[in-house]
Amino acid sequence: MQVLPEDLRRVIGDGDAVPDGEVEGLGERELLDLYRSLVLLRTYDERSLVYHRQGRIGTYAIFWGHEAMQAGSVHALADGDWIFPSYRESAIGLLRGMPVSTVLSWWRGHPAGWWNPADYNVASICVPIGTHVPHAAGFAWGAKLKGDSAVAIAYFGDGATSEGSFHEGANLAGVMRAPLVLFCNNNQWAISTPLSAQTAASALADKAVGYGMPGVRVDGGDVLAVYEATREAVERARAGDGPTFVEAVTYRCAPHATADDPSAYIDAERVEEERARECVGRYEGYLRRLGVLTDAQADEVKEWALELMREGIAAAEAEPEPDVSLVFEHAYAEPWAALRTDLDELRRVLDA
Ligand SMILES: Cc1ncc(C[n+]2csc(CCOP(=O)(O)OP(=O)(O)O)c2C)c(N)n1
Ligand SMILES: [Mg+2]
Repeated sequence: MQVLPEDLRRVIGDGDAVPDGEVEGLGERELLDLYRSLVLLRTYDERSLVYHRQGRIGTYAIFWGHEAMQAGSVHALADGDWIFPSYRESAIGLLRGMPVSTVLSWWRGHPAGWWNPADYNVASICVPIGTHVPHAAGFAWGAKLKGDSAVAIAYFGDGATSEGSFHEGANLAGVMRAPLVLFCNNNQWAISTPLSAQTAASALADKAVGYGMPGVRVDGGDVLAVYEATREAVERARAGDGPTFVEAVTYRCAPHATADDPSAYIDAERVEEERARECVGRYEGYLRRLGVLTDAQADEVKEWALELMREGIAAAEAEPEPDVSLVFEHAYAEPWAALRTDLDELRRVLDA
């Protein structure tokens, strides 16, 4: 059986030989809040796959198994801190009170899926790999210049660490000692490219050294270890000590997206092993061993999340069809004359 590296930071034990640890400052209420966030993300993801199969949303980037990285890190932020998500964290805004229907609308390609980043301190979902890293670095540097206490966190994958924009953003943040957390979800695949073909570095966290910042490696399936490592990075950033690179190691055990067929390249046995130790179940086990989660509580949280999804898809589907003029509306400061003719032509074709 293949396992994740031994040297990763962990808090949650295995209910057997490896004992459970604990995180200072997390009481029963915080532990259950974290559980609620995990279940919300898991439910969002599982329902989205069904909605995709039913033709109710478009192509969707599955994040099953990534919930601990997302919830653990967001819980370590203050509300005023800014989140820069990639497509893998499309639903992270839910943890900031964004309606489910907004995120579903985004995946439906509907303008109701656009939001004002300042409403939630969540930037737009970034689909180009790594291009939001310099945005987050610039934002964080700007906050520092203005004397704001806000910290920024940018989420990206293992593949993104091969992109120029990752290096440009990391370098800028290092030099300016910007209050930034570079959060790398190392799920060991960039679509069909394995980590071994991505980099010759033995650990992605080693890249931090070249930019003069600390790099930490944590078990990405351990929500408490992710929380603790991110909290330390946020504290450093807020204290003026600059950026940190957090490498959360996991293994992608779902397709890259609904348009992907991983059976063409992935080891099915390894996927099964990873699915057996998925992050929501690991945390549930921890809470039960601690005696803070009952069956009734777990059922209540799951039903709450399912109800939010039912309401969310109904609200997204109730959105009126957008007018086709939106295709051009925000593209040009000064629309030129032919645009009107183009729009008329578009309407004619669509009505035909
Ligand atoms: C600049 C750019 N190049 C290529 C792509 C196509 N693409 C989409 S996802 C992906 C893999 C990214 O892998 P990784 O950074 O590990 O993130 P993960 O999907 O595993 O979370 C690629 C190459 C893209 N979206 N943007
Ligand atoms: Mg990846």
